[in-house]
Amino acid sequence: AERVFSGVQPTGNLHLGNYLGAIKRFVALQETHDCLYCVVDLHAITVWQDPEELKRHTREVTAAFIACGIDPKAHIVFNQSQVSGHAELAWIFNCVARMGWLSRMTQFKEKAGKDRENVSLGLFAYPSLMAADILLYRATHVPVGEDQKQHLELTRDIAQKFNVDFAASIAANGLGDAYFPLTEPLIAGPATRVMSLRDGSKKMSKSDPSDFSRINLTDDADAIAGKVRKAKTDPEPLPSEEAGLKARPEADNLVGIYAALVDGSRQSVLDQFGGGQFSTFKSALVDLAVAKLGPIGAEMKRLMDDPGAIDAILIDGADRARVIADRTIADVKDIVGMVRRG
Ligand code: AQP
Repeated sequence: AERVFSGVQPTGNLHLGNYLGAIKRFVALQETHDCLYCVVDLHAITVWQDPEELKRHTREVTAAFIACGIDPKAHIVFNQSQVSGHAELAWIFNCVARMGWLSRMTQFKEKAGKDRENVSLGLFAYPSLMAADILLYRATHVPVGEDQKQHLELTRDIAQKFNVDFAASIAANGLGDAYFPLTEPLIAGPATRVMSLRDGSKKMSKSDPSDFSRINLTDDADAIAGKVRKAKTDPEPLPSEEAGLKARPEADNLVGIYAALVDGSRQSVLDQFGGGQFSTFKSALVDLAVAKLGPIGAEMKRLMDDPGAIDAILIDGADRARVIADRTIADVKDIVGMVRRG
């Protein structure tokens, strides 16, 4: 069966980019796949997290998953640290992945900046842990935003090298020709890379110091209206053809957001608004965003009032994830040559 895995870090400020690039697509995949959706707290601590905030943000991402329409009974919703196999497999992958591969990761280069001596070792090893998240469940498909493409390629490289390095042992253990699948990224739709509302050259991001750069899932109607109205644009009216959005990153971004929210294409949005003033389009975008995000934010707040119920969902999800994970860890130990209890 085709299995989907994806994760979101509990680092606060969940935004429209996380929703359109990831969570909205997680919801859609439930119809056709067995899905595991993970709150990746082990990833979050690669940079400093306040312990109380980490707990709150973990519950908040869980609430967002459910408020957006993920069904934690039909699928699996859990937090990463409750399934120890993630850390175990990540260690083995640290011994498969090469320093050179990880050194080329653009996210590490951006996040580490100039101060490489002082970032955590975990930040460097982040993509190896991500490969472990996915391959622990031998997931075949991973829905992510465009920014994760390079990490998904690394996941394939790790799977491939493991399969080749241990080919003889995989066969000797009766586990076939290749143990890990070469996972396919699912990066599609009009909003794989939602940009900052203040700067069309930067991606919308949780860590942007300006709250006006992003629409948060918990923003109320006034906040959404204010942010969209203030969003940077150029003085030209909207074009009638998609080609006219080239070299107009801010206009392209807003049209892409609108298209993603209505499950349409950029061209269908331009068919409706092309030639018109930006202000008209922005008003329509405010109404649409409020209609789509308002109920999600309200439901998140309602769910957050009962942290015990959220924790129960995570515990149940982790129990079910562990059944799959334990099987993989046992196989991998046999493949690598680790003595284990039968
Ligand atoms: N701007 C975006 N457009 C489309 N998809 C996005 N994603 C993130 N930003 C955008 C996707 O959301 C999923 C979860 O992301 P994450 O929790 O790993 O966080 P991130 O990618 O680190 O998100 P941020 O907001 O950019 O955080 P900071 O500021 O810490 O770097 C992923 O599938 C991601 O692709």
